[in-house]
Order: sequence, then structure tokens, then C-alpha cells
Amino acid sequence: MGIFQKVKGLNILVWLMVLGLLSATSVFAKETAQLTTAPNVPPPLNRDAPATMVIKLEAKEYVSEIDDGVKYGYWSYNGTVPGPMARVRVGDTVEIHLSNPKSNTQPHNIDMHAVNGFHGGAALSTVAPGEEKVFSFTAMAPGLYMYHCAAGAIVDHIANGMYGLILVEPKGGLPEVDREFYVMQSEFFTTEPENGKADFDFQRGLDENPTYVVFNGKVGALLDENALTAKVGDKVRIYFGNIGPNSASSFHIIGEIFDQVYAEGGIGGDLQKNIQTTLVPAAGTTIVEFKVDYPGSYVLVDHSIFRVAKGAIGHLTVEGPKNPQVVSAWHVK
Ligand SMILES: [Cu+2]
Repeated sequence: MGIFQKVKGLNILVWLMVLGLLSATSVFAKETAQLTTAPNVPPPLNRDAPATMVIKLEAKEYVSEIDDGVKYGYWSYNGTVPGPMARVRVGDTVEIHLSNPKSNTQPHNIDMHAVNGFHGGAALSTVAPGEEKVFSFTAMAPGLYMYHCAAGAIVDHIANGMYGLILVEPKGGLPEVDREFYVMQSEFFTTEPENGKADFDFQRGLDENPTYVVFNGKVGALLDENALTAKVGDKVRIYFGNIGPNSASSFHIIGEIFDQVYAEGGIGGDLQKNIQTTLVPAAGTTIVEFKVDYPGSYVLVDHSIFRVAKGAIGHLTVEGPKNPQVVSAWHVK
């Protein structure tokens, strides 16, 4: 064997060792999770084997409109309320990166309901302005989970907007549907606006008397040009969270029956069939699935119906042919 072949042989051996080391440390399967802003949902993972998923979150404090002509000082993950939605698979290692820019005023952290131990990660992730921390966990149980900030007294961090959803897919993923949406219900407790800006009102929180009860962070986030859309015949799945912070939600869509409900967001148990209204506890979730059979406007509400006047309303606009067998009407006189 000549010297050239010897060197070549050694190179191959070294490369095999490097490859083995890389696969043993899962470097090949490490990816940054795609995050979406409500009402958008990350696409199905379509992956057979577990991976390491990196979720990058940044605490952002910002002022934005909560209602027509009223601004509010939100605290958020990544600059939106609700925070982004993430999608991982059962068995995945999930690596949470949380940064808190120097320009912020508060410490923040993350309590992820998909995590066992350490207060859902809150005890591992408190970051003062200017800090960044990382923790990782194994996604052990499939389901739709809330995450939220639990820094300080918790209440103001939740009431100001620091929450979002993470879906832990079961092995094989969820059945395919035509449309998926991400909707989050939340209460806001605000002072009377001064110069067009309202502030957090702690007493209203204690009194459980929200000024606003909204879907996706502000009044009208799912109305008019922001309405959800589908076509007749579509199978629709809504990932729905209710942060509260105080009240449970009686989630209902006016004009629609949920074909299947994953009660309280759990995946793997019995599905509930043919449900009209489903109860979603504070800091809980649900997954509802339904086929839209008739065109028109469908109305998402919390059927604790006075809350509609506080903002708990959204529209799903369905286009397509009318089928009189589904529903029809005629004049008697
Ligand atoms: Cu916070």
C-alpha cells in the first residue's frame, strides 16, 4: 500500500469518527423551530424521529392599540400578543432561548406547561434586562400547551400579554386538515385612558372585572379584513388557548358544531364528538375540528355572552356553494 492510500485510509477513519460524534450529539437533527404569529400555525412536522428543536424568544415591552383610539403598554414574547406558536413532536428535545433586551424595564421568564419540573422552566429562565438564558426539556406528552411569563407576582406579566401556545404533536402527527388557526382569548384590565393610553389596573384584576375580553390580543383582531377564512367542504382545526388570567371560556362558534374536540388540549385520550360549546379553563387550551358545510359568516365567541361587548368575538368567513339540504328557509305567510 502506497503512502497516498495510507493517508486516504486514515482520512476516511477520521471522518467516520467525526460523523459518529456528530450523530451522537444530535447535531444533524437540531433545527430552529418555525414560529408563527396568530392566527397562523406552523406547518405539520411530518417527521418520524425525534429532533432537537430550538425556540428563540425575546421579551419585548411595547405600546400598541388595544381598541379604537386606545393604546396599551403590552409585555410580550417576540413583539406580538399572543406570543408566537411553536410546534414540536413528542420525544423531541426542546431548547428554549429567552433573551431580555437592556431596553426593557422588567425581569421576565417562561413557564411552559409542556415542561415537568422547575415550575415549567420558570425557575430556570428568569432574565433581567440585558440577560439571556437557555434551558432544555423533553416533550414527554402530546398536547396543546400554554406558555406564559411567571416573573415577579405573575399577574401583571400575564395580564399584559406574555403568553402563547406550543403544540406537542403525537407520533405520526395529527390527522391532515385543510386549514389550521391559532386563537388566544385573554382579559385586559385597564385604567381610563389618558391622552389615548390606558394602563394596567391591578384592582380591576383583583375584582375579576376585565375592561376587555379579546381574541388575539386586541379588539377586532379577527374581524373584517382580519376574519379567518375557509371554503365549503374544508376541514378546519382551531388551536385555542385561554390565558384568563381569571375566567374560563365557553368557546363556541355560532352556526357550527365541533365534530371533534380534544378536551382541554390533551392528545391521546378519547375525543369528544359533536360538541356545541367547550369549556377552556384559565391557562388551558382546546383543539376543535369541524367541517364547514355551508357558506356564510360564522362567529367565534365566548358564550358567556356579555363578554362579546368587551371584545370576545371573531369571524370565520366561508365561501362556496349553498346546499339547501344543510339548511334552508321559506315564508309561511
Ligand atoms: Cu414577564
